Order: sequence, then structure tokens, then C-alpha cells
Amino acid sequence: MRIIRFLNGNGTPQLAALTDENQVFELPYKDLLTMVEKAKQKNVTALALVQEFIQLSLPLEAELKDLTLLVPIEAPEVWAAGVTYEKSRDERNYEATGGKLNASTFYDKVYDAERPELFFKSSAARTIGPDKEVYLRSDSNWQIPEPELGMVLNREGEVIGYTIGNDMSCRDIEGENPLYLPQAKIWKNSCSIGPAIRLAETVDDPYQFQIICRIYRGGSKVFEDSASTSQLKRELGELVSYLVRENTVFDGTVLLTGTCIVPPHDFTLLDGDRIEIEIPGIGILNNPVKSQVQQPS
Ligand code: DO4
Ligand code: MG
Repeated sequence: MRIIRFLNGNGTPQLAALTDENQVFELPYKDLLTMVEKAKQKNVTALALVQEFIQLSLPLEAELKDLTLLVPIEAPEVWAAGVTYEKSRDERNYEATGGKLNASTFYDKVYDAERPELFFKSSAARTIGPDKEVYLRSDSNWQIPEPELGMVLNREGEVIGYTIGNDMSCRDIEGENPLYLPQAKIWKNSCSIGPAIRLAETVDDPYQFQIICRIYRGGSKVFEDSASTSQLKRELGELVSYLVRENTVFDGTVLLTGTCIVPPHDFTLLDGDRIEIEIPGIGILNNPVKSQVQQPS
């Protein structure tokens, strides 16, 4: 069972359940957190609450593809883990050494250390949802999407559900100096999440998610790769435990779990590209890419 938000006929956000058969049922709650709170009050799980409701209602006639989807949760903060996959470690080493293959740097230490790398990625105002434009930075010539599994947390650090995230990144800025990480990671529309949140209790094994990334340019697919969360170096609970340690975590915080897919070294995103990140069981997060600088016509 997944939870989505879309714009209804009155132009207001509507929470809805999306079944495995892709039927959409409107839900009578403001947002996912209100729904989870209601379930707690009734001493039932979020899934049981949704199932009870949809048994008494009819699905929408409109199909998922006809809806104007919104970000599934207005996450107050998005945090991200880094170097949680071998692939990420190797690519970080490559960019930090000006393009040496099989180089060794402090990123090896991060990969092997007890403490994971966690960084602040985005706020609600910078985070966009499905079909909205992710922006490029004008001061970077090496930009890529980072397709990642996202955990939606409550303030106790419990996982409410799983979503898809794009941790847009500037490889040249990060490679120049690790202290530039916030600039390589955070700018307007540099983080996308959605299209749905799969309720945690409906996920048997979060280490069995497949992640697929496709990039289209001028109607042609210019990149496709896939990986699996089974390749994660760390446990998801370990990432959460470090995030909540001595920290205030707000209801609805999203924690991205690191990238396992990196496009080839000579690839950079361009204005007009389209990024698709798919996690079967959650959905497909689609975002066009836009330069913030006016393109010459
Ligand atoms: O070390 C920098 C960030 C790495 C990252 O974002 C990732 O591995 O996904
Ligand atoms: Mg990342």
C-alpha cells in the first residue's frame, strides 16, 4: 500500500491511497502524518486504517497517470547518507583525485568507519515532487542525479515508509574540496522525492529494493543502470540511529540512504534532460532538468 498526494478538481492537495493494483482511493486526512497519528489513537496500524477506509469507498475513475501528483510529504528536512555503497566510494575517490582510477582517499575511511557520513540535504522549500523541474547550478560543469532509497521517519526515528529520492550533485565542486559539500549538494530544486510513500509495514525486506535510473535527452535514452539495496554497506537502522543521536528530528523527515548508481565519467546533465528513477513497489519519480540561466534561443 502506498500513499500519494495529488491536486484535486478544486486545486487543493488531496491525500490518497494507491493500491498494488494501481487503484486510487481518496483519504480523509490532511497528510500522511495526520493519518499515522489517527491510526495510533485508534490503536491500529496505518495499513489497517487505510484498508478499513477503502473497503467502504470506491476508487477514483481517473488513473494514476492522469493525476497531478504532488510531493507525497512536505518533509521539513531531508538528510542524506553518503558513501554507503562501493560504487559511491569509488566514484568519490575518482572525482577527489582529478580523475584517477582505483585511487584511494579519505572516502575509503568514510566507507569503512563506524560512523556513517550523514549530511543535511534539503528543506521543504527546496524539495520538489514528481514531474517538477530539478535545477542545474550555473557554476558546475559536472552534474548528476543520485537515485536513492528514502526513509520517511517520525520524530522518534521510526520508519513510517519508503520513498524515492534524487540527491542532485555537482561532482566537480565536491571533487575540488570536500568542504564544498554543502554547495555541491544544496541549491534551489536540488532534491526531489516521490512519487509515493510505501508504508513500512508493507515492505518485507528493504534490502531487496531494485533501483533503476534512466536519463532521456531529446527523446532518446542516454543512460540506464540499475542496482539493489542489497549492496548497501550499512544497515538502515544504523543510519537512523546516527541521525537521531543528540538531535531533534521532526515528524516526516526523509533520510536518503546513498547512491549506488553513477553515470559514466564524461556524463553531465543538461537543460532539457529528463530523469526517471524507478523503485519497483514504490513507483517512478520523473523530473525534467532545467538550467536556472536563460538558454540562448
Ligand atoms: O560524500 C559525499 C556524498 C556522497 C553521496 O551523496 C552518496 O554516496 O550518495
Ligand atoms: Mg547521495
